Amino acid sequence: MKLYDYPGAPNPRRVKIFAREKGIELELIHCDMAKGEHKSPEFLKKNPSGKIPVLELEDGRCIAESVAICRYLEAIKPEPNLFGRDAFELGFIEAKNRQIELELWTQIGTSWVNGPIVGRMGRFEQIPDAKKVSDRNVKRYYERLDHELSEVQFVAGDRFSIADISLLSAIDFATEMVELKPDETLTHLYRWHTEVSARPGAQV
Ligand SMILES: N[C@@H](CCC(=O)N[C@@H](CS)C(=O)NCC(=O)O)C(=O)O
Repeated sequence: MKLYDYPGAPNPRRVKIFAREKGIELELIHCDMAKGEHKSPEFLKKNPSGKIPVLELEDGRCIAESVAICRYLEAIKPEPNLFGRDAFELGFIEAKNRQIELELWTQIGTSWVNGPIVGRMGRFEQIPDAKKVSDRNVKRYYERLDHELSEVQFVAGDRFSIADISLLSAIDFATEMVELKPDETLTHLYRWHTEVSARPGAQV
């Protein structure tokens, strides 16, 4: 299976971590975002949204969206389980992952698009006030996570799941590319980050 990827891109990283946790080999295909390859007519046939990652199967069929790809990988290799085993876990992990996507990733994305690196590319109109609000929302979400992680080992309770992968990729991208490193006073979030970053699967 091929995974369309670009170094440092946080969404493909989610899939790469997930695949390593599962012990699934993926052939990484460099999709040069700097050259706009993800918007080429050929790539848009694979994913009309013009975004990576995309998983391409041996027969040429494609799946877009990081979590959708991870669900496919879980279906073909159920162990170790990362989406939940019983009805409650399936729902609870989904809720945690969705909140991280909808309440944290979106805000990091707004700060990124309106931040200095994207600004220098000159491709998008910058809205500095939007970045002020999203920076604040990210910091608030970090505080909330710090509180939650004072009571549980992982994002969705006592075991590692897709929600930890989404959070790790988000925080690392925010720290390295968006100048939104969590404040060092958030000791529970740091404890979680140190533990999760040490997993072999996270080394991608
Ligand atoms: N919801 C998508 C988001 C994918 C996404 O935004 N990917 C980024 C790279 S990390 C991208 O391709 N950006 C290019 C663009 O938005 O034009 C997912 O979960 O895979």
